[in-house]
Amino acid sequence: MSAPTFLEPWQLRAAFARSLSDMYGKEVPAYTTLLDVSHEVNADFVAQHGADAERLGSISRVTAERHGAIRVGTPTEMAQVARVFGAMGMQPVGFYDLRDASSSSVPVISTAFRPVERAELARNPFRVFTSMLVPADRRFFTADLEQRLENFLGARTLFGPELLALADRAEADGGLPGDQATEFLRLATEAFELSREPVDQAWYRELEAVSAVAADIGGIASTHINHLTPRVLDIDDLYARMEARGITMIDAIQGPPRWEGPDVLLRQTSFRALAEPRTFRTADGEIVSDSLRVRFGEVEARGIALTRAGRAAYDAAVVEIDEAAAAARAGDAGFTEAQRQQLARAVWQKTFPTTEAALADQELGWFTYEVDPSGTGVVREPIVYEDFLPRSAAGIFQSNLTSDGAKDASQEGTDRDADWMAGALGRELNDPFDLYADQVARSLTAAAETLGVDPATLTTTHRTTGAPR
Ligand code: OOG
Ligand code: NI
Repeated sequence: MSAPTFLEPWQLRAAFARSLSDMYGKEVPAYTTLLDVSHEVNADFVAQHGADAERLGSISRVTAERHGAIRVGTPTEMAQVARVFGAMGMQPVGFYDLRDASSSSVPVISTAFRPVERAELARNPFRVFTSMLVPADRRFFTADLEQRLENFLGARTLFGPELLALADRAEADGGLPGDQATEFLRLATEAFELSREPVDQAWYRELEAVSAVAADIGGIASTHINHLTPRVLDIDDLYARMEARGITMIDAIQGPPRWEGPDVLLRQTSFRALAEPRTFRTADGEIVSDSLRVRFGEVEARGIALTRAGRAAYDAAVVEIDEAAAAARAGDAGFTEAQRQQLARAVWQKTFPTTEAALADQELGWFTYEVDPSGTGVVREPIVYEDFLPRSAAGIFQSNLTSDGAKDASQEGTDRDADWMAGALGRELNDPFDLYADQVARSLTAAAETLGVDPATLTTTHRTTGAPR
């Protein structure tokens, strides 16, 4: 097959996701094992569950689906990342503040770049969780360290002018001609490759004492993909199979517990960060080899997106589980992760209904309405959660850090919010809830038009949902 002569944003996005995946597989061989096991889990799940397995995305979407995680240092770098992803039809969605979400020292704020239109998500949902350092936050950095960090970050170039020019062209023209697309993809992939340049040892260690994440971002002159996460249809099965292969996983699956009702939001786990060889330049200019443990292999299962009310219920449930687990641990030092899961299930059972129908009727989850095959009514379809969870993100960061670093809680934190992030990006920052609500509204309008009825009556009068789920 000859290469297409013009690549649209979604084709650039899909090609970039593949290209990063190939590169990361070479850099981190355990990732390839994770992909193999993910494919096995998904194939078995589809074989067992038939069409139901594809309720939250076709198997072809799920097989290709990845999210990446990257970390940058400055608003300038953040705005450049936005241009590179903008070329691929990926927009910034959501604001995450991880500085308070973790007991360890994680001095970053984040957003996620992803497609926002339903058709684009169906073509390829590639998303990248993107974090930036907050050197001005005194809980982590002194004024002196902030200044030296700013100097270091200000002097480096993560994304070259050629890459950015191609990105801008792609965004303006709605894609790139074949040869330019090839060059764009090569440069974009290379920008996230692990550098072999020696790392300034004293500088890296100084930052590491504050936060391993700060050292990973501000201790080296380039950036790299931190992890690339495949999606599985049964994450408990995946976890067990990875352990059976002798790969050490972190202790827990983050997010909602396994239970008998519908899966909501996001469940994630990872294999532990592996020691990767790196070279360092010592204070006397000697080049020594050592290793760093910062990159790991994450995997996730996605569920139904929750409305604001559903999300509030989720957040309250998480607090309740934490408090109950802390109390149980205080009374019994041998309290296990399995017991915590049991406790979480009990909280879930009183928080969430066990059917999709009830989740929709109580307006806890988002659903679209599609004209049914008979053409006389509508069926309800769940919307898959396309975003991230700050709590799980912090948990993943934390579980893979070799030390907690240092955080001075007596200092005032620096204010950072969604508006600040939008300013840094130089673009509109999408609110995830608005995007889901918009998907629902559009589905209602389209279905009402097809049926020739008033959209307001659709969800009640014309529903032909079969057996309740
Ligand atoms: C990002 C951690 C967050 C997720 O899936 O929640 C994340 C990072 O490690 O840079 O990727
Ligand atoms: Ni991740």
